[in-house]
Amino acid sequence: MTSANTPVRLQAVAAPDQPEVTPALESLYEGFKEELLVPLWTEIGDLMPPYPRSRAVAHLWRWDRLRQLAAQAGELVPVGRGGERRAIALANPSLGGRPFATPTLWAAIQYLMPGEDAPEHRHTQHAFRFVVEGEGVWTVVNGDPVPMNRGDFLPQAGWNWHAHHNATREPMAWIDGLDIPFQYNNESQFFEFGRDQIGEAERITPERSRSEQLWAHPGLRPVSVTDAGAGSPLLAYKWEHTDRALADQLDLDHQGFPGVVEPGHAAVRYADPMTGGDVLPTIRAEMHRVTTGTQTAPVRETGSSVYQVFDGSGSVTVGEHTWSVVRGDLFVVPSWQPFSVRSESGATDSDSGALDLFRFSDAPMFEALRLNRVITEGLDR
Ligand code: 1HN
Repeated sequence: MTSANTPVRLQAVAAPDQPEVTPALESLYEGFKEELLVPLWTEIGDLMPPYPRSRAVAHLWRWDRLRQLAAQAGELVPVGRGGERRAIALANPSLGGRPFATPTLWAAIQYLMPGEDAPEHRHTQHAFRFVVEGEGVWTVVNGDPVPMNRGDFLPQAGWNWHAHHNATREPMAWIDGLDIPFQYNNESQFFEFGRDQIGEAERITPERSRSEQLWAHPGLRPVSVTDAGAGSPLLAYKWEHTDRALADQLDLDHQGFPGVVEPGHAAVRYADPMTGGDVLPTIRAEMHRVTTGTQTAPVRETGSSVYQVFDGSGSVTVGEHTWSVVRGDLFVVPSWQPFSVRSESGATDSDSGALDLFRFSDAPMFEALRLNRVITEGLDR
């Protein structure tokens, strides 16, 4: 690539059948440069690669260290209007130091101290929270207090008011996923401050939110609602449901009936109860359970994912990297890099006796644009 202040170097033109370098050709390239023009034939290899070459790289962040740093931030840095959230984002090492886990996805650890409030606001970015440990925080969405506990998944579609409160005597950490890099690059973001304080009526800790009373009944939707808006109207997917769905898939697998992704590998997708589609317009979320000793087949997909180990231990392979992982660890799978998992969980390090992996990805965008491709390599394990 030629930048504005480097001299034109014609010998760098890699396209075949290029003419001999003459003063006339040099002057042509000088003209291009002066007028801020770039000929396709010098760039095509980068612009149109034969298969996706992600700008992001595979990377692993250890939960122990993230939680330690988030706890330090809890002691040193207040949360309030302006900064809005004590959220500390994963910065992919090849995305220029920006708080971008992948070219489309933001992932952060958020930390709230006992009694603390994160103020109300709304934004066009679609978001979710996932809780790997702790309890006692609730998030207030459009005035509906939604409790957050270990294993719960809470989608937060864009432009809904939301605030968080920690009602306990313990700090609490969770992860946030948003489509910030996508909206940042596509210049579609709006943001508004809400009330500085949530109302007293919203400071109760209900066992279930109003949204769950309306929407959290399998296969049943309220007749009264005909348009629930963009994104799932169900604001919390409780762990007990996810856990049972995975256990039931594996039970069927044991009995020899179909239902799992592959032997020893159960998975569910969080779905919008109104549409059956993804929970958010831009983000897909799933939970995978891989039984001890199972090695999954390597999969390559367009689009990027972020995983968090919810429970158990094992090793994950992303492209050239293989890492041993334990509860809470987060890692990125860039576009088109082969990904596979081996569960090494023992009964002592996991409630289910398996490796449970939470995953979120930008798949809905790729599917909407028909850019989704997936291949599974060598199904013999
Ligand atoms: C946000 O509103 C939350 O509501 C978390 O918890 C992370 C990152 C950037 C911008 C807004 C939240 C965020 C965020």
